[in-house]
Amino acid sequence: SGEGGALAFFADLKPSASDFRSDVLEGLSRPQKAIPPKYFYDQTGSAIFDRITEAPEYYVTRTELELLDRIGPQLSERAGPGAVILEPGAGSSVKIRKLIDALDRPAGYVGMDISGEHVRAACEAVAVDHEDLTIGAVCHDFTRDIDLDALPVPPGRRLVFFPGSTIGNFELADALELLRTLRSWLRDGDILIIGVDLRKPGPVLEAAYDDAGGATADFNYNLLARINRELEGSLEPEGFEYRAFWNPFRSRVEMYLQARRDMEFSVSGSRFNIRETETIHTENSHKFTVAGFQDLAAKAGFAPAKAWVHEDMPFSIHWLER
Ligand code: AVJ
Repeated sequence: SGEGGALAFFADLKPSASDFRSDVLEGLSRPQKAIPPKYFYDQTGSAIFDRITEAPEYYVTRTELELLDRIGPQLSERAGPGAVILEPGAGSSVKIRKLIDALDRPAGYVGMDISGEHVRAACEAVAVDHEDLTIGAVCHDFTRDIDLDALPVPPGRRLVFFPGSTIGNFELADALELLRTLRSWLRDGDILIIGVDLRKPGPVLEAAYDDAGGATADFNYNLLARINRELEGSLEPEGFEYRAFWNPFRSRVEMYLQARRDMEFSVSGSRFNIRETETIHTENSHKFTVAGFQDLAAKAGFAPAKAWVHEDMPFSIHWLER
């Protein structure tokens, strides 16, 4: 449109409120109560997540940004000019700005996120600074099918950018399925650039996922508050303690809300009980080895062409080709 900062398109494929309701009711009915972590990211939760990324103990974002800075020239050389970047789980726009600045005259950017307002604002802000790019925003749950042919994705070599080690949130079978989904967005010769956090000592991980400033705990309490707000819930956040454990056998940090006392609550008209010390499992964050992740990517049909590692707080960025 030529208007500075205007998005080429905004597509609202809004995940329905009934997904949230049925996933929460189903999760709270299990022997091990659980809530899928994608529901952390309402507008408040997305803002709290940005606070987590600034916590001194949470090395993930800082380390990945440094690594991105370092390998920018190599990414640019490999990608060539005219790339069209697709970013599932776009969140705030710090990383994509680095990638756009690093690449050789990219042609377009499509940010997708489950939080519609968040992604729209973030993509609009990127558009203000990059009038030469065709930029779109999509409100979408990337674990769901999407028909990219139905969206005005600009033509060009596609580069899916999936930073942050978001892949670590998924059970291995689901991670494999998600990698296959991302591969289906690509044509032969297109690429996936993915950030993958690596194994490190348990105490470092437990501090990263339970920061002293309490941002990660607030992130979890907001999930209860969101259920109360949107699903007529009666959960008492003060009745729960936030806990994070490194599980070396499954190579993941496991996050829970643990009941401080016996409680009864309702969600959307359904009654639930929770006993003192019983937990609601809110999230896993899997930690990989470079070789282990490359095996998974190969199983999904990618050629793992290159991996870069930040050695301080081990973190990897992978270049995978379809
Ligand atoms: C956004 C899934 C990558 O696992 O490190 C951070 C989420 N949860 N602290 C992660 C998270 C608590 C984060 N990911």
